[in-house]
Amino acid sequence: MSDYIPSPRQWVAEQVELYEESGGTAGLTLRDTGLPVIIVTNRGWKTGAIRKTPLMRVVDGNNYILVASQGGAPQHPQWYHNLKADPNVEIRDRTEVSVRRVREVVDAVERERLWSIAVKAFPPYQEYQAKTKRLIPIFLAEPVK
Ligand code: F42
Repeated sequence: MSDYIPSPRQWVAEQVELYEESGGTAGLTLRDTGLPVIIVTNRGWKTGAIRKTPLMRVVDGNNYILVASQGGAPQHPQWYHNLKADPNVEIRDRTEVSVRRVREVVDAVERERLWSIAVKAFPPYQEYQAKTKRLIPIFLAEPVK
């Protein structure tokens, strides 16, 4: 099995460490916003290494909505490309871990519905979209049956 490579961003790597080492009982929110975060575990498409990415917790029924906003940066985050190459992920939501498969939501009507849910859960997504020319990608992470 390939090794885990932590994010080069220290605050991100630290959140992952705290969240995972506490078994999902600490490090659960984005900084001091009080808004909940999940941890997505997947493989790097080039390295094959295990990657762990904290994202805002946005839910639609039994599914998670993953928003590749990266603060409105001009480029998609690396994890976007990783998930396109290998859609099999594990999601930790507090103490619960589930195996999931993701798909990018490309249908305009479906995307609009999920985007509204995402913005309601985390309003800055709207500012991030206004900051960048790219259309911020959305994935739906569905349970593997
Ligand atoms: N980012 C979001 O996009 N959306 C969110 O809702 C979000 C919430 C959030 C909450 C808490 C928190 O701590 C962070 C949060 N972030 C959110 C930031 C998120 O966790 C990521 O840090 C951010 O989206 C950037 O993702 P990234 O995958 O681009 O990460 C960079 C910094 C990174 O780790 N890069 C690696 C590196 O070494 O530079 C590359 C990792 C990688 O995937 N490599 C590939 C591989 O094969 O292993 C190859 C990549 C290639 O093409 O070369």
